[in-house]
Amino acid sequence: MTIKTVSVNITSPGRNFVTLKIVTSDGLVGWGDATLNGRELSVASYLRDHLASTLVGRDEDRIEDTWQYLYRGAYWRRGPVTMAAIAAVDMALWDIKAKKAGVPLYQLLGGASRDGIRAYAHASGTDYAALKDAIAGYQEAGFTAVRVQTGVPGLGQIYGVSSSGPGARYDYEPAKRAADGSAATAPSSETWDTNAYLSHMPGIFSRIREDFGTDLRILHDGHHRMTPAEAARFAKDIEPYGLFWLEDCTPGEDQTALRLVRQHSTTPLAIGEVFNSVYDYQTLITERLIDYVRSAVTHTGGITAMKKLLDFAAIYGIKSGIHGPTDISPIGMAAALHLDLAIHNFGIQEYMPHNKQTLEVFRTSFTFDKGFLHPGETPGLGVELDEEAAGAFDYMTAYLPVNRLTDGTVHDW
Ligand code: GCO
Ligand code: MG
Repeated sequence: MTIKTVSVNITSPGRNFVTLKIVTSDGLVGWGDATLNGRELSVASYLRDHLASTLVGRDEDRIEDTWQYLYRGAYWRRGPVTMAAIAAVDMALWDIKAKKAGVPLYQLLGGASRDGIRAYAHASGTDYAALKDAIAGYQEAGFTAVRVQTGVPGLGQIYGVSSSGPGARYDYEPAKRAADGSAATAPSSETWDTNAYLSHMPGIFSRIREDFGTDLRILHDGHHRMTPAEAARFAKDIEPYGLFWLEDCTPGEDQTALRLVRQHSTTPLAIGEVFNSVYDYQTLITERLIDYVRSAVTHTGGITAMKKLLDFAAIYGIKSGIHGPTDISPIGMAAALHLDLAIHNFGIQEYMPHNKQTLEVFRTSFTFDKGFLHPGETPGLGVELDEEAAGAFDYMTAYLPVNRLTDGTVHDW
């Protein structure tokens, strides 16, 4: 059997998704997620204009060889666009291989290492009362772990906080269309003040511990906005509240920044959602500067590359915390779940459920029950794109925001 056709689907059931479809000469279909939030069309073009014709006629069973062919063969390596395109091909080929074997993908990755995958939810609120409501809602829904983000007095809309008010749960989305729902022409702007944030946040964690006790796993995302010294101070200040992790406390690309944070605090650190290669982690892993690897399967070269990255991390006692916001499609999410179930060094899985329209377009077989996810027993990845349903939702430009300090200087967001 060989690869017969390679095509790209772009759909927007509330948000944009790019999906790769590979069909073999025997009619087997494999799906891959190629969604890169706010830059979707660049990956679609990479796949359509540069990869599709090179894949036709190749043996679909040769997954490692195809990965190396695309990575080394392009000469230009790494970067989110290239690695998301390679990831989509890789996922589709694993999907086909597992369908051919008649087993869910996790069986080909070594079989299940656990019964369920502990998931964390996104709780947010513009003030503590709204945040408390959101946390309680997630606990009721069965979650044992929540990421908490809240507004900072004096600042308006900031990263990670739903603007829909109390009770808002599943609707946080950083990529914005225009206010009337049409295509965006430019990113929106947010305002940031690290000093206000550093003064406000420790008190929030203290109140969460008072209200919810010590069993709840609490996570928090700094979204790259602190300097190494600020992050070290913050990680030390919040130590008494025993966070599960502090994510992206400093800008991701500066690996050695985490040395200072590590020297001052035992707060566990997670980083990597903007990384796309094992080399982005080389210093972080070998110097044990992190506790959790945050890469998305979709942005880091797919299942083949993620398995190697997580095995490398395992040698240093570092665990997984695979990226799973709504900008990862259900196909990318399923790829994460099969890995989560199979690897030994699983840590936790981010889970932001997709909206109803998205789940009508992508037919999933993964499940969530009492705080734990499972990829299901359907052969392959267990997700199929309904192309007819997808056709009802045209691509709509949406941009991630730009962040500025109170004096107008552009800052990390
Ligand atoms: C997370 C992330 C996301 C990103 C988003 C950008 O921890 O889930 O920080 O919310 O901001 O994936 O597209
Ligand atoms: Mg994050």
